[in-house]
Amino acid sequence: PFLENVIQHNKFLNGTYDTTFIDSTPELFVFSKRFDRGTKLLSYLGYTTVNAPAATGVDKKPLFSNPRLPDVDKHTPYPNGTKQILEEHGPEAVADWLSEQKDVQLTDTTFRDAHQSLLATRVRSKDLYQVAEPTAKLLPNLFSVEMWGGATFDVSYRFLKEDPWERLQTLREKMPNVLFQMLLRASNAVGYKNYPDNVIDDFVEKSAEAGIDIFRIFDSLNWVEGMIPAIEAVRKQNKIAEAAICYTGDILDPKRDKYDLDYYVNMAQTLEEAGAHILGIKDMAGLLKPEAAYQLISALKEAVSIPIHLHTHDTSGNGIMMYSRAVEAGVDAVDVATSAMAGSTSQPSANSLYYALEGSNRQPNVDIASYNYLSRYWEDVRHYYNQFENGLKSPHPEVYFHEMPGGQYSNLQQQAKAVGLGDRWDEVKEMYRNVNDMFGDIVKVTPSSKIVGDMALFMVQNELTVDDVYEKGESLDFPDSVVEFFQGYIGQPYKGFPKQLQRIVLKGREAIETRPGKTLKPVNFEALKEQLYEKLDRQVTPFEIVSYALYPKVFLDYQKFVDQYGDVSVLDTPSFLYGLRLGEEIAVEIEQGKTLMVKLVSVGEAQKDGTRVVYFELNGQPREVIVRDES
Ligand code: 3PY
Ligand code: ZN
Repeated sequence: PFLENVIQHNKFLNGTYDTTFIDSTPELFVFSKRFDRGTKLLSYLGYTTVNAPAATGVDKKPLFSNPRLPDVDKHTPYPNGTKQILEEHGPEAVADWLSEQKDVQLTDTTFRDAHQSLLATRVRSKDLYQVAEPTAKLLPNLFSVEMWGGATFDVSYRFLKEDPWERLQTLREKMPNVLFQMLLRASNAVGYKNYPDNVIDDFVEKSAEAGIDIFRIFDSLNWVEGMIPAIEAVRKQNKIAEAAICYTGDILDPKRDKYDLDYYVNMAQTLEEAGAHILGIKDMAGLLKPEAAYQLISALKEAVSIPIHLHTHDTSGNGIMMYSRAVEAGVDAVDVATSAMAGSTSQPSANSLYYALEGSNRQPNVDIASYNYLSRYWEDVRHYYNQFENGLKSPHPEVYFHEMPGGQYSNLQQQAKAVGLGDRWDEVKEMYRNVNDMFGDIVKVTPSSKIVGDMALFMVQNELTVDDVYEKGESLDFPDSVVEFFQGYIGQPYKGFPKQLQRIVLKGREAIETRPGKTLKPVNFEALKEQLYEKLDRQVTPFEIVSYALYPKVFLDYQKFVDQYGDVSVLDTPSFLYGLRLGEEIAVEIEQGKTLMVKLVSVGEAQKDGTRVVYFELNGQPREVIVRDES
């Protein structure tokens, strides 16, 4: 089995291994127990066919056309891109290069934030792999591709039943010429709470090793102290530290004076001193208005010497106009998405921005025809994920009032529905704003945004007004996340906590003012490795160990799923989401050169015990599986 493992390894197949191959590739030693991959897949497909969301019994799988994939020649080499600058000259050279470009540089977020914000982060690796090489070959002039981090990490395990590390490594092989960018929530890594410093350090090291070049680091309260360990960890790997300021409030509104121009300028200078190679402006809700962008970018260009990279969400519909003003003010790079995955709660469209800047001397240098072809692919693939669309069909300028981040809007809406508040969504949005004001007008982005959302739901659900909280607060049991926030466990908000509310929420519990990572006990990775060996009865990779450190339960649940159903990432997306139609036959390539033919023959009647027999043909042989009908 060892030999089989080696000769099937991607690096081996590509000839990119060297003499460190065995040492640096511990996954070679990971052997699965004897299993029957066919049976496992049939169990998954049987279960999904019966229980898919649209299914009333059987046969509800929609028909999809094959995505239109632009043709690229496998044999033409990849054109050089920004990745080569980093590899040959290091992170400072990339920053200098970025500052020197006349045309505005583009980061394409289609592989991460666009689908996190439009489709609940559900785009599967298979759909990314197909378009990876065409993207890298047709758009070699992109500054970077944001393709990892944020919510993609845990959603991958929880819902896609995929290993996020494998996605990163595979994409890296298919896109060797553009810089890979991830979103790192500073001391919260890709999670929702602060981790010990050595976990952050190890996570950054592993991410760099697997292929990340640019780490966009932000703190959910703009607390620079909380960002420093992550900035240092990235610098240690000789990768690019893009330290980001989260934009909140409105610098044009004299009444919102907590976050004024001086606030942003000071924070930018502090981040430059802390070692940022690039300054990120993370407008996670899309609150930055066009004139404000002009003033902000102009002031920052004066205040710092590192290049400036702007991120926004097009929720209000003003994204392109805002970018165009930021470009006038000299912003170096902006985040955009392929048109079919752009707009609304996602990033503004790359293709639209290209035309918006036509005739100016800063128009992006990309091949627009290629970009438009790529957009067709996404137009088709997006249909697969219909059930995850967030329902916003038009510009939503109300965001300037409630200030919800692009990625949160649909999430909180789902949470509200789940607790029976679906028809009181307008109240929840109002309350979200009230809670922000009660909390002292805080930065709202993962995880602080989730805490504001939890509190807003709690208040609407329990029919509490703002006054009620102050008057009856002593007898109220606040959500855990709210208590932990006021304890200082996700950091310190600018200008501190509102003291009265803090007292009411904490009811005598301790609050810390130091950085949580300073006092959290370091994780013992050796001990985790042994625990995992015990639990899984196999050797684990260093990547798996850090996943387990971040998300112990999520990681183990995923392992259990794989034990039961095998690797379902090999399925095409419609079959993964809906199972099969009666009589449909699909080819599933379970590994290179090994394909299973699966045909759904019939689905039996529901039995008294709540099960059904599902009849398949596997490579022409009749097979049946018994599944629980939970539909
Ligand atoms: C994330 O943290 O996942 C975000 O996208 C925040 O905007
Ligand atoms: Zn975003």
